[in-house]
Amino acid sequence: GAPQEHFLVMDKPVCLIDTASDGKLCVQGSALQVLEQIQQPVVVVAVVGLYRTGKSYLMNRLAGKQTGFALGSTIESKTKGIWMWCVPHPTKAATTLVLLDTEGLGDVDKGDSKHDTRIFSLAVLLSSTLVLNSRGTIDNRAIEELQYVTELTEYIKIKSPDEAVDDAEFVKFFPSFIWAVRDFTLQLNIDGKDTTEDEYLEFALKLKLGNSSQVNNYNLPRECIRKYFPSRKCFTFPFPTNPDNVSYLETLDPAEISKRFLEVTGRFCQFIFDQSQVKNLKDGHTVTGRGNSLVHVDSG
Ligand SMILES: Nc1nc2c(ncn2[C@@H]2O[C@H](COP(=O)(O)OP(=O)(O)OP(=O)(O)O)[C@@H](O)[C@H]2O)c(=O)[nH]1
Ligand SMILES: [Mg+2]
Repeated sequence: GAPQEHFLVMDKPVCLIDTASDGKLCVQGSALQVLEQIQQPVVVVAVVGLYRTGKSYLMNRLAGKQTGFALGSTIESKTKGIWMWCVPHPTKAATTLVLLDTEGLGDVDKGDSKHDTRIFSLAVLLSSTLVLNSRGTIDNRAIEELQYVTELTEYIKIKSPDEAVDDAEFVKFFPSFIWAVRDFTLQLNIDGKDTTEDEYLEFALKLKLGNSSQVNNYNLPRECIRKYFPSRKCFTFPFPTNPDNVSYLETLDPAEISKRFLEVTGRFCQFIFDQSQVKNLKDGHTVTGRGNSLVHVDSG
C-alpha cells in the first residue's frame, strides 16, 4: 500500500538561517533535518520588511497560534536570521505550510545593507508567496526602502556566474507578492473615487514619465517590483487595538482587538490559504521538504 504519511509536529519555530560570527549566513543543520522529514508538497510563505513592523505577529496568525515566532516589545529588533515553522496546511490536504519569518530590514543598529539584501534574496528564493510588510502608507519612502528589490538579480545566480540571464528567467523562480500595510489610517480613495486595496497598490507603483535622474530613481524600484512580481495583492490593516495595548497584542483578549483588524487579518489568512501555490521549481518540479538544496546565495 501507499506509504503512511506521518505528519511532523513542530510545536514552535526553529532557526533555519543564522548569522555566523564572521557575518556570513549559515543554514542550521537541525532545521534541514526537519525539512528532510517532510515528504509532502510545501506551500512556503515568507514575510519581509523593515524591523519592528509586526511581521512575527502576522506569521503567528497564519500558523493559527496565539504565540510562536517571538515578538519584541521594545524598539530593538527581535528576529535574527530566518526562522521556520512547518504546520499542516489548514485547507489543502496532504500539504505542509512552511512559514518563514525573517530578520527586520533597515535596523540602524546593525547598519549592514548587504546583509539585509541577502536575507531579502533568500526570502524571495525560498518562498512561493512573499509578504512584504510595512507600516503606515505605501509612500515613496516605503518603496525606496525596498532598494533590496533593485539588487535582487545581482545577488541571485541562476546559471554560472558569467552567463547572461534574461529577467524573464528570474520571474519563473519568484513568488507571488502580497503587500501588507499595517496601521493604515487613510481612506481608500483616489481622485474622489473609492478604490480597492489592490488599486491602491497599483497606484503607488505607477511610473512617472520622463528621463531625468529624479524620475529614473523614482521609477527603478517600482519597475523592479512590477517586473519581478507580476502577481500582486494588497491588504491594508487598521490599527489593531488602542495604543496602550499594542505591546501586549499576544496576550490580549480578542474582544480588545479591533473588529476591522480581525476582519482584514481573516481575509489575509484566507487569501493565503486559498491562493498560495505549492512551491515549484522552474521546470515545474514540485518541492517537498526533501528537495531543498535549490539555492545558492553569494555570501561574499
Ligand atoms: N502598531 C502595531 N503594532 C503591532 C502590530 N502587530 C504587532 N504589533 C506589535 O509591534 C511589536 C513588534 O511586533 P513583532 O511582530 O515582533 O515585529 P517584527 O516586525 O517581527 O519585529 P522584528 O523581528 O524586530 O523585525 C509587538 O509589540 C507587537 O505586539 C500592528 O499591526 N500595529
Ligand atoms: Mg520579528
